[in-house]
Amino acid sequence: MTAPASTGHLGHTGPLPAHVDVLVVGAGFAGLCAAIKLAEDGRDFLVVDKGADVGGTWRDNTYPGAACDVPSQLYSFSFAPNPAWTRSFSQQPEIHAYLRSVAERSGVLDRFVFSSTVDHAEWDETAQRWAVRTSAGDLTATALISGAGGLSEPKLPDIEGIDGFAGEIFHSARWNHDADLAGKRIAVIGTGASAIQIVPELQQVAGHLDVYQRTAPWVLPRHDRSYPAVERAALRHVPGLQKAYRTAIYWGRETYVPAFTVVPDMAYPAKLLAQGNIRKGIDDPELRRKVTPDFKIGCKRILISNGYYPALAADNTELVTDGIARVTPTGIVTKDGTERPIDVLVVATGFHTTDQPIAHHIVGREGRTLAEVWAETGMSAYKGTTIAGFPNLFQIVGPNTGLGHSSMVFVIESQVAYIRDALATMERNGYAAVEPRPAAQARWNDALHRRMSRSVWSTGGCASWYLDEHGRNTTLWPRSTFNLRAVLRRFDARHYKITGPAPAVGGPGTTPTQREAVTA
Ligand code: N01
Repeated sequence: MTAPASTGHLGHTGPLPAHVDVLVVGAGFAGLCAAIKLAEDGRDFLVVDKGADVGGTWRDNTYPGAACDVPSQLYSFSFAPNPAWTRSFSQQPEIHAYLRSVAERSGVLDRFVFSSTVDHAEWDETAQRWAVRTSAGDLTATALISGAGGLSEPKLPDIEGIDGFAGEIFHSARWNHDADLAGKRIAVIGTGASAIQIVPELQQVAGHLDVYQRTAPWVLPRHDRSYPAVERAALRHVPGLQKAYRTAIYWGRETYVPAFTVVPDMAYPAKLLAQGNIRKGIDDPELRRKVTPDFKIGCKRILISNGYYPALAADNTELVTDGIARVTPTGIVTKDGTERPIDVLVVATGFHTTDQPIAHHIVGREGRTLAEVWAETGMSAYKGTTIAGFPNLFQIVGPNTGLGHSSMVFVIESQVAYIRDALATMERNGYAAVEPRPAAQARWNDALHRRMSRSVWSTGGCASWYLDEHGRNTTLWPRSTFNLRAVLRRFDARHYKITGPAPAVGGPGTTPTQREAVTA
């Protein structure tokens, strides 16, 4: 288990300019895609990221076993195919290297302000622009694009005594590569997508491993394979072959959509496969019972692994299903009073998905933060991208754009196309600001949540991070991805409040005219 290599990227050097046309937050798949396309359009932009490198989630999640559960032929930019993938489901180092290589080849890295945070962005109604405070300096921006992501801020469990644990403790997304794990007594809290990748790796090095499960996940076999040299050569040299792989994977995955969104019982064959995976990996009937979920498959994210069940069945592993009562300086006490001593505690408890941290730093036209607005309404947007009251703010991977079955890169590219068209429309027509009409946003969300009510995420009998504290699914897209791409194909100005040209910079602070859009 080695630490990730450090970056050689320089990024933007020198002080920030006083103004940019577009400021992008985040240098993951979303921010990088936006940057490349903004550069193609000849726009003036900067990207700010808290990390020292591109990659976002794929930079931060360096835990042993980290890999993607969408094949990389699809989980990659359509405009930057990579014939060099070494296996069907790529591992984190390879995905991160891909993102670095795309960033380097695109020539946009000098627009990236690394190791810097966006601390405050406030809409200035008079100047019709965002006034932004970053740790690298202040600047204004005509448009703000957030690609801050939903899986960026680790969520730590609120367990009594956890702060007083005296051994090594770290979150899955902040892996401590210096921790000595060999032969140690290790506990993992959580059995989500991260944990099931970590557990087989830890089981091989730990003296003893305790896995604390609150809810058993459904786990399908992982049909992963490395590409032999001849296949890689074909992918590189046979025209259209890589595109054919991508297309086949894309449409194969779209066939899952009805089972998630309309008729959950259609997923019965997947349930049989998952039950077979349990039988294959575990002999002990009691352990089999403990790992068998009691909710419909698909309700929580479906996981894929061949190694997870065998790791749970190994002699040095215990699956603990009694709830955690508290953590002591030297171990974990479950509700039945048993204390299990440990040296290392790995917290694989997920991320702040429905209460995105970036929302606390963005202040809209009425002086309220996005977090305050969403605290009342739940996370919501128009087409997952724009938000009433927040002019010229565009969110990539915004509310209800997440997927349980396919590639988020497809969604990101669809949203970036919409944003580019919005910026081009603004430029062509001399608009200073665009903001979705509240009625349009409300109609969009009403229709979306009507559809959502039939989905397995709402009816499948589970609690998941897809749902907010009110039980509303504010994260997932409840239709096919080609449908999402279609609705994002063109910027639909008629559903927006349009504000006329901005006053000249430094000119008198006139109130801009509100040009009523064609329809509400
Ligand atoms: O986080 P999670 P994750 N006490 O929120 C448990 C993506 N991803 O980091 O189910 C005890 O899914 C919680 O239990 P429960 C992917 O989109 C992708 O694993 O709530 N347990 C659950 O088991 C994924 O969905 C990949 O009852 C507690 C776990 O912690 C998303 O990231 C790989 C607890 C959290 O699971 C997040 O995955 C990794 C507590 N207080 C991640 N609090 C791939 O592409 C939480 N839990 C493969």
